[in-house]
Amino acid sequence: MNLDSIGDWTRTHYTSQVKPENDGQEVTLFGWVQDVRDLGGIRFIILQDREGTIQITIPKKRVQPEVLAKSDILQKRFSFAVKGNVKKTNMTPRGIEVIPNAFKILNVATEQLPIDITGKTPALIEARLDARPLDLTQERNLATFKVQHTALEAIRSFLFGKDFLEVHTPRLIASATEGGAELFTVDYFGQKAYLAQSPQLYKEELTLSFEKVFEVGPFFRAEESHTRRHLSEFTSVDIEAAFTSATDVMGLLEQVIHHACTVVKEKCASEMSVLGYKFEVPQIPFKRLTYDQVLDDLKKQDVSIPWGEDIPTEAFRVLGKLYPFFYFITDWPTHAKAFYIKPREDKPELCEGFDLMWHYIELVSGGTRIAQKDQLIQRLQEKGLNPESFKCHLQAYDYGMPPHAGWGLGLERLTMILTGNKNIREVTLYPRDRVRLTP
Ligand code: AMO
Repeated sequence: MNLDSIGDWTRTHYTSQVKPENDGQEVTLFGWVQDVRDLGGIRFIILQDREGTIQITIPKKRVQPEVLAKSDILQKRFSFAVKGNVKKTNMTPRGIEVIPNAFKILNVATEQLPIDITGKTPALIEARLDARPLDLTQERNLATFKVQHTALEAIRSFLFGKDFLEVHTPRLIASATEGGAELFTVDYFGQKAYLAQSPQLYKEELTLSFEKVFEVGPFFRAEESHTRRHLSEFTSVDIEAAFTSATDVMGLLEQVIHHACTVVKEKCASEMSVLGYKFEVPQIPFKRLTYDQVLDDLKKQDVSIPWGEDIPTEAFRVLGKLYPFFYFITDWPTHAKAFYIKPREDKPELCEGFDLMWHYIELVSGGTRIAQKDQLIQRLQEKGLNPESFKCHLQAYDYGMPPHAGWGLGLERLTMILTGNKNIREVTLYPRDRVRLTP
């Protein structure tokens, strides 16, 4: 089986694989027209595939008439195949061009492209998102999602190496896990159901059987606020492990981030150059600040937050200036965190929950979980939730729930950090937010 063949034409190279060493060799390339430039006696067609671009040079008097005739037809975004000879040249940035021997035109495109795909005239993000299938062909976008792919591959392989099992929990659920306000409702055969906000309760239950699990998948939050870091559908990388606590899963998290950054740095040099972005692999261990320290630091910057309250975005922006890298915030007030986070045994007003921040962005939340049923019921009640709605989940606590801990990381936010994109929509193939449900 050959995936890259059309009739009797088989792709020999991606654009990036064609090098000056191939001088004189015939190659077969598949892709799309990114740009056409006609200079009278010579025509340049920029062929783009997922790996990059290459210049097809057509000296009009020296190519076969039918090659010239086909090249006359080619316009931006036509898909086509070309057979041609590689030629070394000092006229192109990559030091090569291809002189065509034959073209196969595969499909046409509209003349009126809604955005400029060469990136020379950048369009506004909303216009680009409206034309997302086309927008995703831009080199910046290809680079962004390759970085995301590479980071996720690194995270997965790291977790496999630590004996985690990849699992898939339901998206259609009967009760909230992360608070009721951000729930999407679904009509489930006449019964009210919800779209899962996180795999939280399932991943905890799975520590009872599989001990160490992780999941990568979409979750849903009916976020009313329209910000540059919130989506209504985002991808979460969640882990949960039995017989462990927050301190250990924080250590694991640091290693995961360090590994993902190292692999991206190693494998994505060309993507980083397309993005014009440089990042340093962070040193571990990351700084650990307690909630109280954060309040003190903020006070020194004239930002007062009453003890026990959540930290608002404006305050995080101030904090992010003081700590412009990765840092943990630990020892949160118990009531500021979700019901499943374990209160500290020595000081129950504080809990074993943590956040991992990057500048002012929260990238990860996690913690040690409550493993005792009566304590969990008490916390549900304190949060104004009805334990009866959690009956199915609570049964797990009758079967020897182990001490356990875990975290959830937002993949899009990690991608923002790795690519330097400031808007989460840029790092989401088809973003969903308060105002966008298409394309
Ligand atoms: P939390 O609600 O903090 O914790 O979410 C975990 C991480 O998921 C990402 N995230 C989002 N990304 C984009 N748009 C959103 N609307 C959005 N909401 C969350 C963030 C955030 O840090 N169950 C816990 C995790 C755990 O304790 O294991 C949870 O969901 O990067």
